[in-house]
Amino acid sequence: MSTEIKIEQDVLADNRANATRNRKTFGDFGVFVVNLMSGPGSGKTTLLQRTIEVMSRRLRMAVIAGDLETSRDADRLSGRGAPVIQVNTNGACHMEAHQIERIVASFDLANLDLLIIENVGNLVCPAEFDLGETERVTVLSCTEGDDKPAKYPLMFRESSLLLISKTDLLPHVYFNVDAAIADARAVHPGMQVMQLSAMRGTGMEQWYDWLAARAKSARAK
Ligand SMILES: Nc1nc2c(ncn2[C@@H]2O[C@H](COP(=O)(O)OP(=O)(O)O)[C@@H](O)[C@H]2O)c(=O)[nH]1
Ligand SMILES: [Mg+2]
Repeated sequence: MSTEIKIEQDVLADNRANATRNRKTFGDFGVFVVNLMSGPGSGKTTLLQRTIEVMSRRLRMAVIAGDLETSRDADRLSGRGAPVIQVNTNGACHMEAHQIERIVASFDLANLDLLIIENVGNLVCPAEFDLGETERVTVLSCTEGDDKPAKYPLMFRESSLLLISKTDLLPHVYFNVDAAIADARAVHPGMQVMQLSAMRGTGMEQWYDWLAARAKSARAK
């Protein structure tokens, strides 16, 4: 039992050290890095498909897509105006900082403003692993249920922005937007929330502006 606990502590401590190095590197080069997290199927890749098409005209951006298996997300994201690199975690439920460190070693960071990391779809584990990102963003689709912020609080507590996605489906599902936001703000007071439908393209401007403003201030620093 004590061995198990020690191994877990070592893994988290190693990850923290790698994440700290990543954060310093991103800070030195003025790159704004988003760790995009959610349960599976909330619409992260769909959001990024549109985001790349719009934001790659405004900023120099790249995407890292993490999944347990396959290159399907990278296939969906490629050819839209930004380089996309897929990481397979080979069964692990989250991405770790050393994976990001290895990939960005081949990036020309001096010519990058925005890096978005699509984490593995999982509402629990990714929140425990710092990647060295500048900000964490959680996506919650209205098909998942408005109780998720209360039931899976860590990801919501650790994210500066909550995107409530698939709002085109709100007329068809029992999802109380106000209750979801109240629960998110109960675990994370003042959490910023946006509602959007990447499929329809509604509510996307506020997300683009959020990214652009933060990328600008990361570069200024
Ligand atoms: N109705 C609707 N469906 C969506 C929306 N965004 C994504 N989807 C669908 O939700 C499913 C999962 O989307 P995906 O982008 O792969 O989610 P991910 O697993 O979080 O990357 C797919 O069938 C998408 O077509 C949306 O805004 N509205
Ligand atoms: Mg995806």
